[in-house]
Amino acid sequence: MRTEVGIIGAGPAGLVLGQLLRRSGIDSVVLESKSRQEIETTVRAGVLEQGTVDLLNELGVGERMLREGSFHHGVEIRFDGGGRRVDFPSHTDGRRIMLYPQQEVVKDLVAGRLGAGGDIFFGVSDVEIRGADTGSPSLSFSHEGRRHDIDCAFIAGCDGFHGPSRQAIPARGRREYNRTIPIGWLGILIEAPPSSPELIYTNHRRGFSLISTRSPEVQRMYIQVSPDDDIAAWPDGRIWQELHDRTDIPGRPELIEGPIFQKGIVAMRSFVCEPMSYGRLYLAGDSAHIVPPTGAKGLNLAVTDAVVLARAIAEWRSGGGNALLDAYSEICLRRVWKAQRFSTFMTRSLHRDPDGDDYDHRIQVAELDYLTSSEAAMRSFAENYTGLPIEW
Ligand code: FAS
Ligand code: PHB
Repeated sequence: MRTEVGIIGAGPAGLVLGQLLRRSGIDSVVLESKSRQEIETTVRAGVLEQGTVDLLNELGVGERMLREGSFHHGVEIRFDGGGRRVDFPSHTDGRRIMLYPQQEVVKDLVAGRLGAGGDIFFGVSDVEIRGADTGSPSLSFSHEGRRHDIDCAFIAGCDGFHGPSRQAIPARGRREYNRTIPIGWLGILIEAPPSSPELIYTNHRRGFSLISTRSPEVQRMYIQVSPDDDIAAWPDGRIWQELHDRTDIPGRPELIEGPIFQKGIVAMRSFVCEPMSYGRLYLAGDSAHIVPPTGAKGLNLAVTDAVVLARAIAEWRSGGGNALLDAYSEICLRRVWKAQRFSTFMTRSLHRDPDGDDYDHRIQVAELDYLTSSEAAMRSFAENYTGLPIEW
């Protein structure tokens, strides 16, 4: 088999890349280790930046998102017993965010690729990357009991944090920045109407909480717990008590409860691999970086990496040379580190520091007081939250 771009991974990075390449008339093959059903039902992110929304529409896969998703024009930040709103459009050039579940984005992208005659090999195993540092790399993999080889011009490592592509960069050739954060998020999905028209981030002495949404009927909520906490120690009643204790404030409606049909604890980390390329292998998305989920950046960074890589490959293919391919890593990493900065800022100012004291809490309150009362601070927050532009 031969293709121009061998894409490992059918997550947001790999699927958006495949759609962008197809739009430029560039052939690709997508290899995915899970089943279609699995990737289309895995609960992950929820917030789409304005640029991601615009791109999905451009790619012709945004119709259901616009129908079933909900645009949000701001968020509420609660602290010190009160709550203040930060408006997005008035603090940016009219930008908003979209709440639409990641698994629905994946579903729309898969349908878009298959509907246009593209292919995705689901359920592959033992993917091997060969000759990444040569001009003729290749992939080999097992699928339905047979071994396959694909000759490629490029390989895109869109296989997430635990995939094989990052390891294909020799250890001596890559530098990894790793920060384990002593915070866990206990997330629940509930059958209930929204408790508020917009997301609520709360800094409370007992810990952080986040009230988000997935649809008019399904809500997504999180509380800060210890990363090694056991979900078995969190019966529904205890979760609701903590959510109310942390989030409810005088003068605002109480949280609306409902049956919890999914709950789990995720640990938090920051990670960046530099560079994001090696010969004809290019990493995109979680294979190269992980950001704390507080800033809702993970999915959106994966999408913008794909935008840069697709343009670079298209420029090379049209005879425009290697300049953008050579600059790929630097262009993506500038945005990745700014997303790390913003997500770290949000994580530090909103979560209870397990090793902190009252002084630390007062500094957080002052930070959030400034953030929600200064036009300059709200502009900075809004432009980061709705998505910084790619700096080519
Ligand atoms: P993905 O991990 O989405 O996709 C990689 C794909 O590669 C997967 O489908 C995987 O099966 C496949 N793969 C792996 N190894 C392979 C192999 N050897 N061969 C073939 N295929 C292989 N981000 C937010 O912005 N907000 C959130 O609230 C949020 N919550 C999250 C909750 C959880 C539990 C997790 C794990 C992540 C969360 N994220 C969140 C981050 C998440 O949304 C990622 O940033 C996003 O999925 C990144 O997309 P990709 O880079 O495409 O990687
Ligand atoms: C989510 O809905 O999963 C979500 C929303 C906002 C965040 C993080 C996660 O900052």
